Amino acid sequence: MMKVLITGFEPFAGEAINPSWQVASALHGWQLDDEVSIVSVKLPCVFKQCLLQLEQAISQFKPVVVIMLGQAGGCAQLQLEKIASNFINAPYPDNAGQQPRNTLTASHGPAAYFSNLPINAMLQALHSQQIPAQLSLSAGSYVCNHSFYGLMHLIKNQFASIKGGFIHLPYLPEQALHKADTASMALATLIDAIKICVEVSLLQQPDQLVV
Ligand code: PCA
Repeated sequence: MMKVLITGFEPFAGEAINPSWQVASALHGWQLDDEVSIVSVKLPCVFKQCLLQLEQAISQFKPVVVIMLGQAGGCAQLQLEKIASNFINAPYPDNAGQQPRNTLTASHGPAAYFSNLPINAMLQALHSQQIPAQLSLSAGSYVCNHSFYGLMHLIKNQFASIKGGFIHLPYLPEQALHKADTASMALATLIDAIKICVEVSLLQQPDQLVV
């Protein structure tokens, strides 16, 4: 059985939940057909450990597609991340109290990698189902961008057949309840959205650059 790996993060920055893990865990074990099923893994919101656990999950499950999810509190739409940058500048400490500033994820890596998920086709499919989603050109400079860059670095150097990338999610409604004027999206909508992204990722080729 081929595997699609979905990762989510544990809660951070004082939140009780993280939509990324709520969505990923809901999809764990989902079987798309006779050939493909989803395995979900929770990553710590800790710079060093998240990459070690990601690499371990990839080695163990040998997925054909990896979709990493993270929370982007305050955004109103799913953010389909195009660019993983080799730059870390944590605005606050991670869950282990580390706060790397002005540094790199990979000291000998390129400045950035593109996602190799079929982002354009994913956006089209989401919009056709009336799910708000947009292309994002920065995944930030905190743990999510670090893990996204780490994934693309692994794909480039060790697992060339994997299609992988990152999607940031809005808060869930219960997180936005007591924050003024803050966007959120229902869990059921987010789950539907990631199912669509998985299906499109399996069917479509990565976005082609026009050169
Ligand atoms: N979001 C954070 C880290 C974990 C998460 O879910 C980020 O955007 O970097």
